[in-house]
Amino acid sequence: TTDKRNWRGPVVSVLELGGIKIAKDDVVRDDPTNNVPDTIFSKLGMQLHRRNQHPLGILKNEIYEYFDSNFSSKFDKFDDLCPLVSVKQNFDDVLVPADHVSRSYNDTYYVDSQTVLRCHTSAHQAELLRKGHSHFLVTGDVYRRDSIDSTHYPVFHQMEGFRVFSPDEWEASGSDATSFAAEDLKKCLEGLARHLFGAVEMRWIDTYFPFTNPSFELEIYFKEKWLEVLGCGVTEQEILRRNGRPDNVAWAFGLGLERLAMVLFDIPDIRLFWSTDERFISQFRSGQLGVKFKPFSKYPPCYKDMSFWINESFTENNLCELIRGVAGDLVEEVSLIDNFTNKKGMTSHCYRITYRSMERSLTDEEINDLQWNVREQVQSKLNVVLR
Ligand code: FA5
Ligand code: MG
Repeated sequence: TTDKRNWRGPVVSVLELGGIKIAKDDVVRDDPTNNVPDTIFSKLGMQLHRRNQHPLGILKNEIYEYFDSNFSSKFDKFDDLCPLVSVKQNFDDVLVPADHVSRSYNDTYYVDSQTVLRCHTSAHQAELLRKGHSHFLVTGDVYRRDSIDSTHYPVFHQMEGFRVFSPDEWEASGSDATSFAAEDLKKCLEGLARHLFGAVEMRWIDTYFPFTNPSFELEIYFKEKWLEVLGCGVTEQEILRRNGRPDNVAWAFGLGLERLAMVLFDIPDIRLFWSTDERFISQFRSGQLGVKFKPFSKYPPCYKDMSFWINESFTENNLCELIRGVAGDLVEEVSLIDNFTNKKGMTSHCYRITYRSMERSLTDEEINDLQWNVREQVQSKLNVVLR
């Protein structure tokens, strides 16, 4: 993927689509404030969520169906808003504090110092409110520097839901505005879960988001574990006040489409959503929710351990991105298996890398090559000392 045409093609279509102009791609990419690697650029404009035959498109349409048939007020739907957004849209507009970790170069992809690849669909709340929308759903690709395992991927898809209430709605209920909205929100999302899954074990967890209060996460029991599928809450009044709705109350949610689709279609690994293998793609049909994915074969994993002395600038996200840069989707998991500090104060980490293809058996030679490359780049780019 070092071939520039690979990323330039899709990027150009996204730029046209979103109407944001970045005139000189090369200049932007040489910008030291740009931390977007080719592996990520090549994903821009893929729009998996707009393909009606793809599990993410099937799921999106089914959620639309739920909102269309259960609410008297129509939800306005957006699924092609540009993923390049300003720092203001992604963070300031949703009250993310100036020192919040999510703003760091370690967590977010910056195209330049003022522009990011959105890390959540919440980046569009404020502008849509200002445009007068009061019930809306926003679906799109979102981007995060993150760890590597079967449920995390640096590009994934979210659907944002937002609903504004007017005073007469909660006044009639007899409860206060916030409890009214919180209750309505939970009812709505539990209804959605039942619509999608029928009976499923779920639980609510109290949490924190800068843009909602109270805030909750919904978890679903999947493959012997609780899987977090969405975050939500009652919108901070400040967001409504700033965007022309001072007298209203609202709820919002952001759900992870891959997480829900994994449970629905029994898809064991998040990398599969990007597969172009016919044996994957041909299993899904527009409008069919009940299909369970049949793995074509389970290819054997291969484990490689690597130990090194870290330095102050070392982060796990940097390591994961480097490994993905070398191995692409052949890396299934990166996990810290040992961690100690010696008497001189030096800290050693041992990571286990799991290599596995979803589509074929890997040869020893191929894996050794990948691992050799990873080791070399870890030393030269992360400046750590291999042990
Ligand atoms: C958010 O992104 C909030 N914007 C959600 C929200 C919206 C809260 C509106 C309140 C109001 P969070 O970072 O938890 O929250 O991500 C939301 C969901 O995205 C998660 O529950 C999970 O399902 C999914 N998700 C997060 N990281 C990844 C990843 N690396 N790969 C796949 N899915 C992910
Ligand atoms: Mg979360």
